[in-house]
Amino acid sequence: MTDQRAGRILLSVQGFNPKKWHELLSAERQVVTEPQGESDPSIDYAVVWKHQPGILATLPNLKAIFSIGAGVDHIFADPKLPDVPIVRVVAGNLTQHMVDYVVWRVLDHQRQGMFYRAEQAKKSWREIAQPASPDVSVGILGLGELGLAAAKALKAIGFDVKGWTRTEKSVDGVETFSGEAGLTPFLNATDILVVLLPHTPATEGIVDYELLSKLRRDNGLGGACLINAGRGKLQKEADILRALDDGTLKEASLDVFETEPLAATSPLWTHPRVFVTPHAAATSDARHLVPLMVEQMDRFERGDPLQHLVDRKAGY
Ligand code: NDP
Ligand code: OXD
Repeated sequence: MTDQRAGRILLSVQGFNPKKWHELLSAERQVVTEPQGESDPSIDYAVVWKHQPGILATLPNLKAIFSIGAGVDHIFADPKLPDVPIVRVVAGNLTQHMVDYVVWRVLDHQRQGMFYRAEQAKKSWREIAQPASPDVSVGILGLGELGLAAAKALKAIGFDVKGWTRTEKSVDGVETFSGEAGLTPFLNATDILVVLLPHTPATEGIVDYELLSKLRRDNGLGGACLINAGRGKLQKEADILRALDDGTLKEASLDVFETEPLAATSPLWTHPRVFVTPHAAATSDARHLVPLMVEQMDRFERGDPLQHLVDRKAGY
């Protein structure tokens, strides 16, 4: 039985079937998927993923927007966004999934997984260098909730971990760099680059040929590797292909793409040194995230501050 006095939710989702979200939110609150009329006063909260632009600005009593993901670029894509707090996902389950993905891809590049899979297909018994983790430096662009957790897990395995952030950060056992001035020295010391930045005006297209050419190629792995699980709009795919083809980049693991789904015509699908996953590094799971959202709504209604708020000026 839903509490009729508690705030009502607009669930506005595009790009996936929100059935589970609807079912679990409805068990706690009243939920609608469309506002009623041009200016629906009954809606208190919006739970969104790529919502219909302009729709939130029509809700006169909207109190907060809840992102279904950790990233909020899909919310800022709305030019008519109302000035209410935006809450993003910070959840142990999502973080663990991302850590698993990053560790999986880093280990695969370190242990020459792409090379050995190709050799197995040829029944070829040939060994190449697989440097031990302390001899491989992993540089993480973005040491936020996800990047920091990945950094700690990689450090625990033994990797030489570095991180780059917008504001200065100090992390035990991780060499940190920040701002524009810190980017080149960070890249020059990185063998495997992990991208876990948000997509903002400041980060769009940051992973281009120039950036890739600054990575350390003269290393025990036989070249530099790229892992992007942040956002596709951070990368320039033509530059990644050029870098792979001229040896600037050895291998890439890409979970996100400039346009999703990745077009069937993209050469990334069949490139022998590219590993593609369909934006699946850390999928938001309603079973884990709905209770956290509802708890936040309950807290807010008791007069407590919302947590995990987005900084509108920074854009993440
Ligand atoms: P956070 O907001 O916690 O962290 C973002 C990090 O990026 C911070 O360290 C921040 O620096 C840094 N950063 C932001 N802008 C800049 C900049 N201009 N220059 C340098 N550093 C910058 O985000 P999360 O860790 O929770 O998530 C990161 C991203 O991962 C999300 O925005 C989303 O796009 C993506 N994601 C992808 C998923 C997938 O399945 N592929 C799943 C979940 C998230 P500072 O510390 O100084 O603030
Ligand atoms: C997210 C995502 O931002 O799944 O959480 O991409």
